Amino acid sequence: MKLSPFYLVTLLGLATAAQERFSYDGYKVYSVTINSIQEAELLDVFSYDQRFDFWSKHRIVGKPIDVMISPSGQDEFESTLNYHNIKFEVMINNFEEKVQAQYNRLKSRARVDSGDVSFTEYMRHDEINAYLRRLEADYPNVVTTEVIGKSFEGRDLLIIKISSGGSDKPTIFADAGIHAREWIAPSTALYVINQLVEVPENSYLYENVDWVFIPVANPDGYEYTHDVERMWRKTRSTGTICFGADPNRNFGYHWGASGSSTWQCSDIYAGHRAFSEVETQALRDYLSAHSHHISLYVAIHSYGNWVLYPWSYADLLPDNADELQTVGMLYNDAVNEYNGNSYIVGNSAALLGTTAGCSDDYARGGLDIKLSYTLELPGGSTDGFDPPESDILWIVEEAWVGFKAWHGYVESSSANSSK
Ligand code: 0X9
Ligand code: ZN
Repeated sequence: MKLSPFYLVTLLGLATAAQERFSYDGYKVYSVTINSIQEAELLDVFSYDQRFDFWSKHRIVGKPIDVMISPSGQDEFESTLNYHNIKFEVMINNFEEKVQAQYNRLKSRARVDSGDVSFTEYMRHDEINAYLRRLEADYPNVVTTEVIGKSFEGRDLLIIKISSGGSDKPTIFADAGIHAREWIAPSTALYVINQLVEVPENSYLYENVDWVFIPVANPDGYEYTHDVERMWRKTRSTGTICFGADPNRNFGYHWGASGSSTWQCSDIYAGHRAFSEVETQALRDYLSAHSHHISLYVAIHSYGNWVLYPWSYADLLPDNADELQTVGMLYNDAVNEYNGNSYIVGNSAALLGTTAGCSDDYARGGLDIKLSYTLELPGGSTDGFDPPESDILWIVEEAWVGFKAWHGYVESSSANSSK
């Protein structure tokens, strides 16, 4: 079909309008050091207001809390903190400059060759799925992929299983990319997959243990952060006023309890009911069919160097909290020995405050998976939420060390039990 110049111009106009990027001009990122729990609670008050985007939120005295604030909220924030004598510094003066620089790098990068993987770039969703499918084609005895559903906008929710065969073996399951903007999480899942499948010496790691990953659990959001709004976090389902729900507040175990929002436009909107999002539904359905042999569940997020375990819906501990703490420490100890970095390991609600509706709570409480964690990877420091592309490799290599430590535990503890 031949289109008239008029139509071409109109179509081009529409395409550009749809792609117009959200501007963070004048947005500042503050780093606040709290001296008491009361100070952390005082900051919490701001988190119900859309102008304040908490990049990190916790209860640890002396550890910085980072918050991005739109121009209209900055005076109020600064004067409140000054009034209460809370120390802060401006970590990023104009976030738009960081975003611009990253988008320029993204625009000028070559596409990853179909079926390849990169740890010097953040890959697009189609590049990631092409890699997973190429692995399946090249390693048919080890790798299987499965579309477990479609995202709201129709993208494939692709999982990959790595197994030496047999059924119902103890399994390590990881979700990544539930939060759209946490680009380092899919990269981490991809690196663990890459090392397991493509490095022959690592084949012992899937001899007695299966591995299953969903590297991009929220692909609509992930793509949207590449094209339009860098700091988007939620899904992209249509609401009556705002788009999306926070998939990590949408899981059906004590859904809607403390630490999630009923306000559609909030970044921690729980959705209009548990599992309202097709992305969490697909995960629920896959997990409930396989939970009886999942030994360890990990939700990969960024940032802050945390290894967190349930509960997060309330300040309570599961009955195997001691084991969760010990196994969580294995991750930290392995990384610490490898490169000196450390993680804070502990109960999620105690360390971060409550956050009901997360996938790790659902895995532990809804599915009775005994070992269930949220891993918060290192962040980008003064570069913003996500590390620059040049930092991907050391972060994913670090995570690989931690994952191997977890594998060791799962393998040895499953030797005398079915789970
Ligand atoms: O708020 C969240 O969902 C997580 N932080 S993030 O910056 N990645 O968004 C924290 C989740 C803590 N809750 C559980 N461990 N369940
Ligand atoms: Zn997250």
